[in-house]
Amino acid sequence: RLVLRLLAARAEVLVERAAEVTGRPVVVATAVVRDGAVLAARRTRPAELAGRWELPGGRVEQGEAEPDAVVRELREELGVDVRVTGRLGTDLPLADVLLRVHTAELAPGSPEPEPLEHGALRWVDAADVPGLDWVPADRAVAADLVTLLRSG
Ligand code: 523
Repeated sequence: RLVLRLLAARAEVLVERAAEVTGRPVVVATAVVRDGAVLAARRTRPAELAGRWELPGGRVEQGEAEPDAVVRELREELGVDVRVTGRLGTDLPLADVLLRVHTAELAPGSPEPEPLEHGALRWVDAADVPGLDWVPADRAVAADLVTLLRSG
């Protein structure tokens, strides 16, 4: 199991390097966790993703650090201040980008999240994560999300 874990960690590093080398843009997605629940947001675009739930985020800008992109995107989309706390799961290759999931918490004194660019928001606990209609890429981290939420 240790060997497997080491191999998985190595593979993750290689995927990250490949992304840097090929210059594939990174899209950050964010698991904002509070009281054992994660914040899910309902997309309104494009048509094939509309109505399905995602971890909020967006494209990292040229020269921007990923945690800064997380803070910026969540301020724009939800009106909140977050603190980035870590990473979740492995990078997920999408059509022309790489989706990387970060974890975060609301900063003390942050406003409550509002759906400024989404159709709806919802706090989802571990029991409800598997049944939610996630966009395909986010579905891939659902098991990791459940583990994260159950770990307290
Ligand atoms: N995803 C995705 N899951 C997820 C996010 C934040 C994004 O599958 N949690 C996909 C959806 C789009 C691409 O990543 O194919 C870009 O996300 P988007 O549209 O939320 O980010 P923007 O608005 O910063 O980027 P553009 O739409 O490319 O302008």
